[in-house]
Formats: sequence, structure tokens, C-alpha cells
Amino acid sequence: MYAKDRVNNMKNTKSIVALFFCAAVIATTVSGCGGVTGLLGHLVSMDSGSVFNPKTVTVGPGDTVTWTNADAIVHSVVADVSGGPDSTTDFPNGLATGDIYEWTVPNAPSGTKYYYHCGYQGTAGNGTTFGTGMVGVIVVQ
Ligand SMILES: [Cu+2]
Repeated sequence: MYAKDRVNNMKNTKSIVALFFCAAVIATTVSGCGGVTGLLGHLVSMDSGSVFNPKTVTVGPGDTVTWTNADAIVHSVVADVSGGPDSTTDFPNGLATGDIYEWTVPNAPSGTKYYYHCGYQGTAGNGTTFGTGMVGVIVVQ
């Protein structure tokens, strides 16, 4: 009886250790932003106060950027000039709370900047600067 409990405890401990190990591997992979192998995912939250958080995201070609609306009101992702992220095809009425929009970074040269804005609380810049209000930029490394 006691021995069995101890075995079960050991099993649980092993599972927890494995879980922490996996979490550490994932964290290392994501933080290794200068990485030469693998494509990375980048998260942007649409937060209360009508902000993209973080406002600036540095990416590599082929990486994925995922916007999640964590706010109580509708937001969108609209490229200031063509070629950037645009949620309006997938979400013509904007992203409601909890909606997720994903965009794959094109094979663009290092230094390319995709300025974008929210169609509801932001305005477009000219493609080389931020617009006003709820705005962000994706920078290709
Ligand atoms: Cu917005």
C-alpha cells in the first residue's frame, strides 16, 4: 500500500520534471531570435487602451506573427501599404475578443519594415513611419 503510493508519487514527479524540461526547451528556442535554424512564432496582443503589445516585433522571413485580441472591443490589423499583414480578409468585421489572426512573414530582405495600424483606432502612416493611434511595425531582421 505505502510502496504503491510511493511509486505513484515518483511517476508524478517524473511527469512534472519532464514538463519543466519541455518548457525550458521551448523558451530557449523562442528566445534564440538570432537563430539560424527553424522558423519562429511571434505573438502580438491587442490590449486595452487600444495598443498592439509589443508595438515592434523583429522577425525573420517565413516566421509567423500571431495577433490575439485580448481586449473587450473590436480591433484589426491593416497594413499601411500593400504587402503587409491584413486581417480584413479573414475578419471583415474585425477581430472580436479572443479572435486570432496569423500572418506569415514574406521572404523580404533584411531591414524591411511592415508598418500597420488598427482600422478602428489607428491611421496608416506612409509606409516608412508610424501612423497615429493604434499602430505597430514588423521588422525583418
Ligand atoms: Cu484597435
